[in-house]
Amino acid sequence: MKLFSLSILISLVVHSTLAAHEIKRQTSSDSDLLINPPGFPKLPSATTGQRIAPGLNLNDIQGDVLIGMRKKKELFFFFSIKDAAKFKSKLGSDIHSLITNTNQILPGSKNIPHTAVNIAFSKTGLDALNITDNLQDDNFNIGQFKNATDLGDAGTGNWVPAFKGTNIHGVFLLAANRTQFIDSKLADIQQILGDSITENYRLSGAARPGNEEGHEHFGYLDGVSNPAVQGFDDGTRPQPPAIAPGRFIVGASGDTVANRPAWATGGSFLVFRQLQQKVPEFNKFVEDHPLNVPGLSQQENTDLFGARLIGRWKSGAPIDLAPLRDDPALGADSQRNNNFTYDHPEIPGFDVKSNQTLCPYSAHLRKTRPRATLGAETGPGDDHHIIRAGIPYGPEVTRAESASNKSSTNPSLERGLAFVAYQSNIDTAFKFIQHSWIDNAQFPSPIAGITGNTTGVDPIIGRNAGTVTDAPRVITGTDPLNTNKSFTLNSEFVISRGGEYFFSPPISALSGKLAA
Ligand code: N7H
Repeated sequence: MKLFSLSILISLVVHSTLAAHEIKRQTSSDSDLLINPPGFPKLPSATTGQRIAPGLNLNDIQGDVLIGMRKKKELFFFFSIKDAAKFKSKLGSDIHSLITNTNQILPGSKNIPHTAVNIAFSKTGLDALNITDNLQDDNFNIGQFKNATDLGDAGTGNWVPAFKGTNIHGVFLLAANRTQFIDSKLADIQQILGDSITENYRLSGAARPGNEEGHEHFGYLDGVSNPAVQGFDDGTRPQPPAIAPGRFIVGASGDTVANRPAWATGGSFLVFRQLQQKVPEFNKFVEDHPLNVPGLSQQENTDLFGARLIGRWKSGAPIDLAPLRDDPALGADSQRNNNFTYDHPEIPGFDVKSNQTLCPYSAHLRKTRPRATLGAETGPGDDHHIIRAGIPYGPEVTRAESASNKSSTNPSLERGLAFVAYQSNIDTAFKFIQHSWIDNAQFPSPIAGITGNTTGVDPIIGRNAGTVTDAPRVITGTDPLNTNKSFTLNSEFVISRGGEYFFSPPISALSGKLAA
């Protein structure tokens, strides 16, 4: 195994020394709501429909659901309903028409608002509106607070107080390229709704500045591998295969959950998590663990260690295709940067069930979507897919934090990911990925028939269930020269600050069922 790994690596060193191309960032107009960094998949253009699959009504699906991690600035405004009758009446008369649909924000739309507005409701929010239909999602029905242990959180001691319990009834998502636009739209909404709601909490997110746009706070391009959706994407992305729209949109083709109310068709469940990132601590951990691959400099060996924890380089290039050095041209090429499955029939003797030389089984990317590691991805039962639509929050790392390798305890310097995932079934999508893959040290090795040492939990966001914060975590696969070698992570780099489960209704329901 060792010799085999080394020969693959040596041949790869040669290929990866090609000079990186200069990557040009596209400039965007001041009125664009969305970022478009190099490497992000192309969005389909606003359309009247020929290419759109049955059940995918882009004028009825809220704008955030299918587009992925692309907002410039975004505010999450969490609220409770205090006067249901007034709220319903304003929802139907005024709020409904402020909600942005998918077609409105796609490229080519003539109708892009300055501020996109979406709305979603928790179960207790629907209860407050006297909507008693069962949406057939048990996790949504009980709320995220009761799910904390199942999601691997170390209790709820670190949770933002507003998320403790079931008091949050809904959330407005407001996106624009300037905070002034968001503030002014929020003021309009508050004026319309008056005392029918109260604020529970708000969180502001923003794409990171300059060349870090599109990169999360650890520095890696994020959002590159959101799944292509059948009938929505233009079908030009080569791999992995496009996923049935019903995995994300209630009532669309591929939604296997029965007995949902008709008005919910076109909706999607929104999982919100505030995930704090300890960036200086992560950077220090990576710096302290350079690998030892011959032919690479110390810095390259350090960067390789970081990339093998994630599964991508900072540029977005997947290590499965660029296993030794970052390849910015690959990272910037949306036709190539997602075109891999972890299987390599072109390498003689390569076995996806035992060879993790190119990408460790423990890498965040592979833990959260193992692709061909488990076999074909589009068969029955393959419903573990989410569309990630989050945004970084909090400021850049300060000099003092960098110098001390420690995150400040000043709350205004907290940073992380305002994580948003859309799906049609929380149990088989977000919760399954978090519980059965990320936090499962046995996944994929050995339970998926994979040989070698036990994989360990996800090094970025995984926790051993039931343990206290910073309990040691052991991972394997990270050293390509000896994939059985283990690494112990004595601290956590991502801390859950809690969240809630919501349903993002189709826009028609806002003036129909929910307003009635
Ligand atoms: Fe992850 N990161 O910077 O390490 N994620 N993630 N994630 N994540 C991905 O390929 C990150 C989180 C998924 O299709 C990339 O688009 C961070 C949760 C999935 O091959 C990077 C946090 C869950 C994928 C990160 C975080 C997931 C993915 C590569 C928290 C689900 C796609 C960019 C602070 C429960 C896998 C890309 C695929 C990719 C990071 C959270 C899931 C860089 C920092 C909670 C499915």
